[in-house]
Amino acid sequence: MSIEIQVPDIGDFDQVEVIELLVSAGDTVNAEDSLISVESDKAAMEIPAPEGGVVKELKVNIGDKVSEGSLILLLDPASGANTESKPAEIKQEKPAEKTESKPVATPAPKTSAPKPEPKPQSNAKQSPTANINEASFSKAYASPSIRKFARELGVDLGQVEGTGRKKRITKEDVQHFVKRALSQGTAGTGLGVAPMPEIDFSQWGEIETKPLTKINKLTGQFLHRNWVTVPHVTQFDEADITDLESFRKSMVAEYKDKGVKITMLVFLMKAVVSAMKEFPRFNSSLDAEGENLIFKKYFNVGIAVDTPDGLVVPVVTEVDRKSLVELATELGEISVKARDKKLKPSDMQGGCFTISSLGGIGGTKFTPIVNSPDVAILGVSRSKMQPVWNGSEFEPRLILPLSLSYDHRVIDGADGARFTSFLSRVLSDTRRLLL
Ligand code: CAO
Repeated sequence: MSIEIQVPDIGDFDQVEVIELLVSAGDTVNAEDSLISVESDKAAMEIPAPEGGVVKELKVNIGDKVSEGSLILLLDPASGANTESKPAEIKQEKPAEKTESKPVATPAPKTSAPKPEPKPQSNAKQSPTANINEASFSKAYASPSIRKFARELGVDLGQVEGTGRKKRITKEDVQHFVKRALSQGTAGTGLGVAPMPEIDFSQWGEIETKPLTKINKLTGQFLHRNWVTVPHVTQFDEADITDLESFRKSMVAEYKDKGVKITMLVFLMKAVVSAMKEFPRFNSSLDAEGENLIFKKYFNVGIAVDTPDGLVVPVVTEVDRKSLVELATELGEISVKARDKKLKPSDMQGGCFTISSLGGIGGTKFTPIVNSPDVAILGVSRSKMQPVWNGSEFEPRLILPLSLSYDHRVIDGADGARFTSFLSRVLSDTRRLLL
């Protein structure tokens, strides 16, 4: 015969709201298993089964208000169940900001769930993982079943943002937290930093969510890895490109009809290769163990290309062996290919050094991220006419800002400065490219 399970004496609380149904009709429960969660303005608590059996029918819904004596459910007791079973403990959880509620002393009616015995948070079990900060875990606002769930997964509830009522932490919040932590783990940070909290930006105004493109995600992973694993230094410098620019313009006019655009970038590629020849460490890579430097005898340069779907870095091979016109033609082709999403993986492999030119857009300097396994990357910003002292007067000169980021494990600061000084000299007097 079914027995009625009622809300036991829950102390000072009256008309508390049912916020969670923890069982359904047909479920088998053991004595002390939680049946429902209720919440007052002071605390959330779970009402446990006074004995084991099968839930026949639930008599409450989420949102119902219940008090002592309210019918929760009908239970078919397990055969041979001891109806005099020891009262289970009502598991109570307070919102972090609330103060302790008074313990209840009156005995519960026999067929009701057992009387509440507020459980001091300081009694929380020792964490099974080193990641749990017991102090913040105990302050987190979550029901006992969620606490148990979090402990099983080794999640520190103190770091989980609650999305339930009054910021109560739900099971989904814990699951989200784990998913985020795992995805950050696969990105390979290994830094043990706290994960970013999930923020509901719509609370401050209208928002729109758009997925990242495949390129965004891939580039993001590489950049993140390189940013955290490569000790970066950025060396800034300038090159006087007044003469180079007038030469370039003459070439532009000459090759316009042939459909080739001679841009500053091709000169930069040539200048970079000549600097790599002068400073071979700039054309090296660390081996996977970080024990050896691999010096390359070929000169392939990656060019960062901005596309509507994100950043890609196609590689121009054998830059040392190609003429300016050949390089300009190839650069035009790979830019179009990149923007038309026609680049093959092999078009983006084998680079030795990368150039990222934002000169066509603007800016005075920036700190590019090394494109590992390269050990250096040259950032180029917009050139500007500036007054330069020639020893007797100021002369208007076209100045190109250079930003060289390098892997400090491979390149010393002095070499970084030597490299940009060399580049600057070559770009100021391109006859040096012939040397
Ligand atoms: N200073 C002043 N003007 C410059 C310049 C510079 N440093 N570099 C280019 N320009 C001018 C060009 O002369 C051209 O002018 P005209 O149209 O009058 O001839 C204009 O800017 C546009 O140049 P461009 O960008 O089309 O050509 P480019 O060869 O300089 O660059 C490419 C090609 C593919 C590198 C470029 O289009 C691009 O995608 N840049 C963005 C790269 C990027 O996103 N980097 C960031 C990566 S994060 O590290």
